[in-house]
Amino acid sequence: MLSELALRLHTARQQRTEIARLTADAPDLTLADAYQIAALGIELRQRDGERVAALKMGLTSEGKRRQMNLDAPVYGVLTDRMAITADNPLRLCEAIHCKVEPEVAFRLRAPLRAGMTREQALDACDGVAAALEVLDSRYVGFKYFSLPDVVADNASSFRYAVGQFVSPRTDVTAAAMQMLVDGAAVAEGNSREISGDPVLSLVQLGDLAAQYGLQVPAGAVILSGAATAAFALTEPCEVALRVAGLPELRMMVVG
Ligand code: OOG
Ligand code: MG
Repeated sequence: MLSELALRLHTARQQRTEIARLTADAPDLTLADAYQIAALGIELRQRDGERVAALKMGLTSEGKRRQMNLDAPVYGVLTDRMAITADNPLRLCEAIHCKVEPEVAFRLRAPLRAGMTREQALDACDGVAAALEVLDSRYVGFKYFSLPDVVADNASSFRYAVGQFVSPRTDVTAAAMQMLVDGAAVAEGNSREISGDPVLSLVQLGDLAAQYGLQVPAGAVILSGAATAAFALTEPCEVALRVAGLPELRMMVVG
């Protein structure tokens, strides 16, 4: 049953076809079921040769929760195949209806666990960087889904880009953030919108991971969640992200 739902989402992604929300015919789907569906989806991707490269927190800001009409933070798993780099641009032809959002990423030198303090979570990091996440829901119209729907769909994960890492002691508790498309600002915010402090997204991930049986190992890159609502990408362009105190990140978008 859960594996059938995981396969439905996996196929929708591969064929770039929108599907109805899972809770339309599985109304009793719990959050625990949904995390299991997402994990089964990652297993399907691993069978296709992908490997887990990063983790993300989502819905950690009020702006995002309002945009998606959902009320609690969630996590998702990112694979090497999702990584955007200088020689691997974002390809719109691979997406259904993608959107980009401004984030801050951390790299871990030690695993995350449940019940960490802010200082312990920061201590587990060996770098911080600007990050862009590109979402692409597999659901019709990318809207009005429930928490189990979005979790089962791996929190709408599609692609991500991470800038140059600098010392994790670089203060990003309240850094101005600006996302630009072809040089024009499309979103402005502050990193304090992310869980009140992006480091607190790591604390939340440690707790959620323990609850749902996810490993958050040393070496993992963690996206802490978007500071603002996401911006729809429909044309080739260049996206840039400026986070005060961090090196600027640029991402090419091609057809
Ligand atoms: C869910 C994923 C949210 C974030 O950074 O808040 C997310 C969605 O908006 O579809 O990645
Ligand atoms: Mg995100």
